[in-house]
Amino acid sequence: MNQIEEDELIEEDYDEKIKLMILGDSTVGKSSILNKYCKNEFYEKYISTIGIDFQMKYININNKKIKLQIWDTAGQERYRVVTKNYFNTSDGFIIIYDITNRESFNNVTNWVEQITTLAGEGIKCILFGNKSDLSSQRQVQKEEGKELAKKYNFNFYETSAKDGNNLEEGFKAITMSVMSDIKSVISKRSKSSILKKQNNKKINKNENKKENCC
Ligand SMILES: Nc1nc2c(ncn2[C@@H]2O[C@H](COP(=O)(O)OP(=O)(O)OP(=O)(O)O)[C@@H](O)[C@H]2O)c(=O)[nH]1
Ligand SMILES: [Mg+2]
Repeated sequence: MNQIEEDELIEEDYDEKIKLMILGDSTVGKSSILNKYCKNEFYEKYISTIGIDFQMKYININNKKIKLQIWDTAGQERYRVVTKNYFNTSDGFIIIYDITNRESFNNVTNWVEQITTLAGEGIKCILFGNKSDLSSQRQVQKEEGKELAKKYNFNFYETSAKDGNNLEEGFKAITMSVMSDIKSVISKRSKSSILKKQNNKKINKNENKKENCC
């Protein structure tokens, strides 16, 4: 099978492809949420993410097969330069704080500002207050999470990567929210593919010039 046939088969495998990016302070549970949602796995041991990584998940919404490409970012400050480069290719964002860590909640505002600066205004986001299974150690009340989400016009869920609380619901909500705006997603994609083609043309032109030179 040649590459074009292979690409066509992959293309037929789903109706829409949506890129989501998970953001939030270190240790709020970004990787754990992704592992639980995509593989139904949970690890107590903390292994910090280095840079950026992604996992895939297929879901059905309104009889459409959606391929979710979900990017997991490192919360640690020193990796931010790497992760920033991926912001403007995302269709939607999941911002996570830890309900047992007030600072991570206070920093949600900074994450929203970063998204607005790097990905533009009006991009679809959702807020998760994670570690709902640790309710006895709670530092942030559910109402506070709801209020903050309301201020930005985001959906809000308290989640748990440990017992899976609200993960299906939360990912479905952000996917539907992105899909309601799918026309702008498609036009954004075509714009970037036109730009890529233009860049490839430029590179080819320059290579031709080099060949003709000297
Ligand atoms: N009880 C409980 N523990 C959780 C939950 N989510 C994550 N954890 C734990 O919290 C720690 C940090 O989780 P990670 O998923 O690695 O955090 P992260 O946000 O990816 O951290 P960075 O990669 O450094 O940005 C780990 O020890 C997890 O086991 C949860 O919902 N409940
Ligand atoms: Mg991580």
